[in-house]
Amino acid sequence: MSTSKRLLLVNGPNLNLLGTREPDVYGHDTLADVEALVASTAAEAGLDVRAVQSNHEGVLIDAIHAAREDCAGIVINPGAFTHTSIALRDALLAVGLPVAEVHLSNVHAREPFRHHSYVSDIASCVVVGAGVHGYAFAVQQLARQLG
Ligand code: DHK
Repeated sequence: MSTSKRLLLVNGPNLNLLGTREPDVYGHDTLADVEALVASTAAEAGLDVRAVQSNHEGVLIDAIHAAREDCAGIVINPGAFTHTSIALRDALLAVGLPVAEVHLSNVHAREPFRHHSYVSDIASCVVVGAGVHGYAFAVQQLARQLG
């Protein structure tokens, strides 16, 4: 039985299309590339990863609830739910695990409706505009926080 701590990696709507979706904004890396980067960065810190991506809010909420059982922290790019979902925020609060929020693009340099996040004020770290590397930073920060 493994005794390593586990992170939950959550990617929200439309992130399944990474690599082909608006590459000038979101880059050329795919979701598989992101998940591999997170897994390898976490492994360097002695952490396991469970990854979920869904276009459905309830599926993401269920995955966050399940993290209570066996995860020590959550790395999340909620996609557009960042700007709309009180339910996702409440799920993160209910679980009470440390959260690192990631956005590939610099949301603050984009449309005003992307400037507000329902997650940022409950996250221990927020990384925007660093592309896929932002996920690695988030993992490293959570690993430091978890000791
Ligand atoms: C991803 C999305 O899908 C958008 O809805 C957000 C975020 C930004 C990102 O930059 O990763 O507004």
